[in-house]
Amino acid sequence: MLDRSAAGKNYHLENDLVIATHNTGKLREIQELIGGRVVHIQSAGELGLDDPEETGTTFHENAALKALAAAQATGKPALADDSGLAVAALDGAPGIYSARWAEKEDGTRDFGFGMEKIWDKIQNQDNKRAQFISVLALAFPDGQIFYTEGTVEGEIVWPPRGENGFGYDPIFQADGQTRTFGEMTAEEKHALSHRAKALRAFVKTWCSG
Ligand code: ITT
Repeated sequence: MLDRSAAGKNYHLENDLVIATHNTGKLREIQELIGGRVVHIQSAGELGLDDPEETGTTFHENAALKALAAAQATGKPALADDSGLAVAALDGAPGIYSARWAEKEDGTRDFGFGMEKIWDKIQNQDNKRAQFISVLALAFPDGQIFYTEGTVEGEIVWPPRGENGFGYDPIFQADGQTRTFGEMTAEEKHALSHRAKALRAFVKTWCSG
């Protein structure tokens, strides 16, 4: 358990937190999982903050750079999520490049295209194992950064199933489940997901007591 007394003492996360994301699917999940524990949540999108270039080589580095950019731009604590789908038969790809794998030539994201790209590369392989990973970084304007993380194990299925969730949810089936994340309600996904695990650890440390 980290000691939040030093970093957090001048800030009250219960009152104010910037969610450093431009991804509306992530934002919705983060808001649902934090619930009423933080009174005033604003997203980087709402605040018109820049979407920093993700130049890191790890989930931790990219989460940190997004959180720090938002904390320094606003003077408030900021929480960022860097996440992705790691496919075993692809040596962990797309991993930190999960969003970029879905980019078309004109720069727009199309996850139908991204999902097909994954399936094309693994359809003839026996190993369909995959995991979703989420690393959350909480940054303070003075530069301090704290992390939590979560993973969920499962496999890639084809064809994509379900209209719920976002991103690669329609091709990810968590272990022990018969439905993809795309076929689950938000509550069902939260009971299993990488982001929910990381957020529960965040809430326990920063939003209670
Ligand atoms: P921000 O950086 O603004 O937060 P982003 O979409 O660029 O948004 P990432 O760089 O972390 O975020 O990319 C992660 C990608 O991985 C994301 O766009 C999804 O396609 C995918 N992903 C992450 N979590 C997912 C989930 O719970 N369900 C489906 N796909 C997910």
